[in-house]
Amino acid sequence: HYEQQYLDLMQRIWREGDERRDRTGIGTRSVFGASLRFDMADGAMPLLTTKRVYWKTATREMLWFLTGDTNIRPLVLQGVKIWNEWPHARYVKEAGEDIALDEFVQRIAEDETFAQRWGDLGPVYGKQWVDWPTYRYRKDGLFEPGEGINQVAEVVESLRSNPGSRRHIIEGWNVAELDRMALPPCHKTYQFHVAGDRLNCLLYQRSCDVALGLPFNLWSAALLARMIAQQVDLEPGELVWMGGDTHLYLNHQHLIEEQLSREPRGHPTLAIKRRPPTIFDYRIEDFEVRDYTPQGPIKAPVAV
Ligand code: UFP
Repeated sequence: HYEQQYLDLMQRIWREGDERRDRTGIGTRSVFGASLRFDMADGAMPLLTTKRVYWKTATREMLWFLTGDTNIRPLVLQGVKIWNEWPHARYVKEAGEDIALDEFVQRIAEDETFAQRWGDLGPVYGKQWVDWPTYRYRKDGLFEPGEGINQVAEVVESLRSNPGSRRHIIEGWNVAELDRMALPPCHKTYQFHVAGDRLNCLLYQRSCDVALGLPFNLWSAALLARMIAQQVDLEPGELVWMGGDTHLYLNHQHLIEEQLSREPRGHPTLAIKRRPPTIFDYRIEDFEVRDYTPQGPIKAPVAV
């Protein structure tokens, strides 16, 4: 079963990983360098079946990246909570108001001005993907802002016009802007590769929370590959995932033990019900997951 690779990685890290102190203070067991491969032929998706993965949430996040937005408000309005902790923590620290997370999120939803001031994550994925900033150097040696680069549109174009290229890359790691981001990109580099009539995708993820992050990151990478494949008239190929610091948090023990006791079952597929005019026109209703009968969700705290 395609999911066995994920479970094996989880087990190997839990048994053999180096125990380390990490930025969050929680502590991890970690291996450096890991890879997984999934075949996406016939609509197959690397969607975990040993616990319920909220693929619609991940899909809404991916569609939000593609709009270029970096404010959490559109996510909040759709009930997507995954980015809320960061702006909340910043608000508590910078505004000095010890407000509960729920209350903060409600203000983001109700008050647009408040959301503009406090809901932004800085120039994270969306901004870098579709509007990577450029600078034009003038004769006097100074520089002025140039037009932003839409990497996603450029990759779609290069896949069409120059499929054999080895330069089909979407990069999130804008070194000059890392210090302004709520979280430097984890799923930082996507590379695409055309093999015959199939589109392969490789994701390089510098840092990976295998229990809570990776199930989402695998789904999202495959989803992006599927949308792009549809736009450039290719069949879905392989998803290759590569992780740098690949870890399990020590406070996820109950999740890990429960999940490793379960057997993968079933082969879910993704149907895209419409072919939108461009990569930027997909809507949540366009996606339908079939044959997904996962085992129950397993809750665990996210390390912020
Ligand atoms: N993380 C993921 N996937 C993501 C994301 C975050 O696994 O898409 F946004 C995890 C990895 C790590 C933490 O545990 O969040 C980021 O911390 P750091 O920046 O210190 O690597």
